[in-house]
Amino acid sequence: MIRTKLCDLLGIEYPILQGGMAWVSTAELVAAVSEAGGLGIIGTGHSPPEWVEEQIHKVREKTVKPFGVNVMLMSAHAEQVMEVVIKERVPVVTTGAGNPGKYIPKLKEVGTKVIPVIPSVALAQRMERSGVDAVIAEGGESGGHIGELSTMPMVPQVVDAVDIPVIAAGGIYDGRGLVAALALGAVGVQMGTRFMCAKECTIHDNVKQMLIKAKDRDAVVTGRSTGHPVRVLKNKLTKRFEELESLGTPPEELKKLGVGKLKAAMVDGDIEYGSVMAGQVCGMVKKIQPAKEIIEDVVKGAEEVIERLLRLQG
Ligand code: TUI
Repeated sequence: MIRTKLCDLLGIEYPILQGGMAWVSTAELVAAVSEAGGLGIIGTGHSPPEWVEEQIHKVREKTVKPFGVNVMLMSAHAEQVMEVVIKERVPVVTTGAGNPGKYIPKLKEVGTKVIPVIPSVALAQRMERSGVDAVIAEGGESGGHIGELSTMPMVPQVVDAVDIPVIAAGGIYDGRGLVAALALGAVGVQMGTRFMCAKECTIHDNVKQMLIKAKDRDAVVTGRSTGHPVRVLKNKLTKRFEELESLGTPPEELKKLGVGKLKAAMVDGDIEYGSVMAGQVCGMVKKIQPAKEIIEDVVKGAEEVIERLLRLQG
């Protein structure tokens, strides 16, 4: 049994969070992960508050266990989405792409745990000073919008720099990844890519099949020249992006190329010209399986790794 203080903080059985991915982490997946003892997290991206409210209600119809909502702070709807989260007294809020500082007093008032995703030590320290409950240190192995650092060097540096619990994200797929994260000082992990191939995940089957076929080097980074790098599976869109980048196309033009492309991939199944955001663990995804089986595999795998490591002591 793998239990850490994250389990007590959030009221969950296993220290495994499912990343709140826009257009991917909807109520069905979230409820399945939470029912299985992890923490399911609704991904809100640029969605309007009405959609978020509906998703929260759907999760509550399916499970009484704790769950979370990820608020993408760059969204034009972030403020209203936070109002919904507060009104609904959602147990956990994770945030991306910004500082949730101004929302913290109201979230705390209703008992919501606040856990921002951060890409660096300095941001972790700033969030700690704002009063957050924990941070998710997300390395550039992750899918979607990423920072500069990788998980392996970032997690121990964040752990050393703050007194709040640290959750590791980016490049984690199975029990080996969970134990590695714990070895670095994290109290748990957040996984995104593997949950995209959960049976309950409602993304288009084209994306699931593309992930299953993907090899280790297929998740590439585009948009470094725009200052907003994004990790996605290689396809015709990434080729076009690279061509335009090499021609010195201005960042504003390049950004236009990405608009609406995440939905095109995840919902409509356009895996050629859509933005198939996924992390570097894509090469390990081999099948579609229920969320419960994914969590059981991670936990069982971690227990086996720990036993193997203990035998090294002789
Ligand atoms: O948020 C992410 N990754 C994402 S969000 C996303 S949503 C989307 N994208 C395109 C089209 C439609 C929807 C896809 N991928 N990761 C979390 C993350 N947060 N990574 C880095 C940060 C971050 C960056 C700056 C956190 C805080 C921060 O603070 C800046 C400041 O100055 O406060």
